[in-house]
Amino acid sequence: MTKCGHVGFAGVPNVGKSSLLNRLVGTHLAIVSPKAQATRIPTVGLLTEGDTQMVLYDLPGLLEPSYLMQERMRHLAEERLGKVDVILYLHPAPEAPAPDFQSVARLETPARAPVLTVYTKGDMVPEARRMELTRNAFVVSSETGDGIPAVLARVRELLPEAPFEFDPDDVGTQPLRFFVVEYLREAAFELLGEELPYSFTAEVEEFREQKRPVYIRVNLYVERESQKGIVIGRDGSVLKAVGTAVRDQLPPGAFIELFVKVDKDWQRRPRSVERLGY
Ligand SMILES: Nc1nc2c(ncn2[C@@H]2O[C@H](COP(=O)(O)OP(=O)(O)O)[C@@H](O)[C@H]2O)c(=O)[nH]1
Ligand SMILES: [Mg+2]
Repeated sequence: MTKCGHVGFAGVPNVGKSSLLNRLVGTHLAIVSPKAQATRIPTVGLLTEGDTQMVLYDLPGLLEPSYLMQERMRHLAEERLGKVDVILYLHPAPEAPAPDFQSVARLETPARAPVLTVYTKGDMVPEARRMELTRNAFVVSSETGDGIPAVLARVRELLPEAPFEFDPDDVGTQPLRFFVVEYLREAAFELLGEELPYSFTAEVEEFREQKRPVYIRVNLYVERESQKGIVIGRDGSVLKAVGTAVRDQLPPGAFIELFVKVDKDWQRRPRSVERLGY
């Protein structure tokens, strides 16, 4: 009998949830940024090894929401944590010990799934400290891969016996158009400074996979008129860089057209947040 189950990655922003997901699936699936709160919608990764399939959820960081968009992100994370079989509670090793999970997560209904504390960024602490932390928790590094087999072995023990839910060769479950938006957002985090990425989102308006080359038309949204010029850049230079960063991650030859629009204060308006898929 095979084992198959769902695993949620929980923790505050920037602890390395998305990096761990990518390391586990062996490809750049979830967007990663040194800036906090890049993840908005959970990215789903699949890890199938031998008789075991893990469905991994990279969740938005748990934090106290201060506006509508953050409320949505928190809701998506909480909802998923209520459904998974195992929760990996991630906390950076340099900031060990981790506070108690419930005091960080403040879930309305405490999770019923077992919670494993996993210290991330293990490469950033000395070997002696790693050994010390390993006595009561797991320590991993998404840079080196250290410590990951031990976590997976424990997760496997906790998963139910069940048939695989997905093709063992797949690494993800979400459609390409989801990743187009994610990679555009990742480029925004890289190219658009400290604040603007949080006001930024993208909406795929047209996606013709049947056509060769694949044609993708995307609207990029910012919250204020003044931000529009920044996204476009002098002579369109910034917009061009954003487009290139994304094209590099799409099937070769994909043709992507970007339009910049203002949707005033979209992160605070229910209709916009919903229309933009959050
Ligand atoms: N040195 C080191 N840096 C890491 C590791 N994992 C993540 N990071 C860095 O920590 C930052 C936040 O990572 P990210 O995965 O986006 O965190 P998330 O917000 O929890 O999803 C990024 O700059 C990563 O490159 C690791 O294992 N070692
Ligand atoms: Mg993330």
